[in-house]
Amino acid sequence: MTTQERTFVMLKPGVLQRRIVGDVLSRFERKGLKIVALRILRMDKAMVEAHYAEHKGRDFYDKLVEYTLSGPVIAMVIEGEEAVGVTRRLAGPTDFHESQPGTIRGDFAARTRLNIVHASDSAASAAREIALFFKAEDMCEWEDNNAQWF
Ligand code: FUP
Repeated sequence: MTTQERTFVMLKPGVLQRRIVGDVLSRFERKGLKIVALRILRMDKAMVEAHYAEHKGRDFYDKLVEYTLSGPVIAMVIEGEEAVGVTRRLAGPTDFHESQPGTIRGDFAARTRLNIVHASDSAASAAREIALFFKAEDMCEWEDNNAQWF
């Protein structure tokens, strides 16, 4: 039984720097997922600390915050069948040594800290993260007229 889900995805600052926004976005589109909200923004420190609260105190935390503040990010809400798990598998493992070719991190990441994309790890995380970046009225519902092709 499949369920429609929404998940939160963030393209980290290096994606704009490297001009690979289109390449990364196309991975989600080619999988048949729907983008229902999208924004470009510079996160402030409070927002980064809220987003990565679970990692506070870890040895990589300060560098992670610094990197996330280093430039604009692209935040989005992605919808589709089993969107949370599908999106995590498209992203690939956190550790860049482990991420296989064909995954976003496997194809673009050369450092774990610079691993291209954030994707929610559960429906509960997705709800919390979406609320940090978006208001309900930012969601743009659209009918999937191409569903027959997938
Ligand atoms: P993920 O859910 O795959 O984004 O991974 P985590 O929430 O565990 O980690 C969040 C971010 O912290 C990673 F994307 C990169 C950074 N990180 C490191 O820099 N080093 C580590 O050992 C683990 C995570």
